[in-house]
Amino acid sequence: MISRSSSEPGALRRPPTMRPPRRAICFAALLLSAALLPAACGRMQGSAPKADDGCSVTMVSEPAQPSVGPGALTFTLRDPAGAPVEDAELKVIGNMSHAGMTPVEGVVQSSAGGAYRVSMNWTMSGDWFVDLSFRTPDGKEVTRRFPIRVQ
Ligand SMILES: [Cu+2]
Repeated sequence: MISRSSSEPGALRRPPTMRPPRRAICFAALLLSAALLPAACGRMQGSAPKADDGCSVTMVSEPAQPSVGPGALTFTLRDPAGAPVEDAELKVIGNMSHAGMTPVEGVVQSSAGGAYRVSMNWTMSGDWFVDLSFRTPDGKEVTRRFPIRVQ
């Protein structure tokens, strides 16, 4: 036989009492990573159903799970044919689902290729609605509402 026995002298240097805590730490780390996994992997992207304007609008949050404080949202606007719409005027307002909050206005930072990046200052954790309104260069108004949860 070639298998080595763990009872072989010198094979087990670590005292047996050291093992359970180490295993417990590993288990805790495993649990923690499992708990963090959905937040880390989940891209919080919403795609609003097409309205009668025929355009498609998506929203991506940065970070994926926003928390209280500064954050950013990127919206894309595509026309009914699927082409990106550039140079639209964009207005973004964040509201919470409960009454009595001051709305938060987004500030458009940049736009390129039909993607509009907007900075937000999330003032409270909880459920928000982001209302946006595009005015396209040809005068069309495109409005959408996206829900988003702030931690
Ligand atoms: Cu609130």
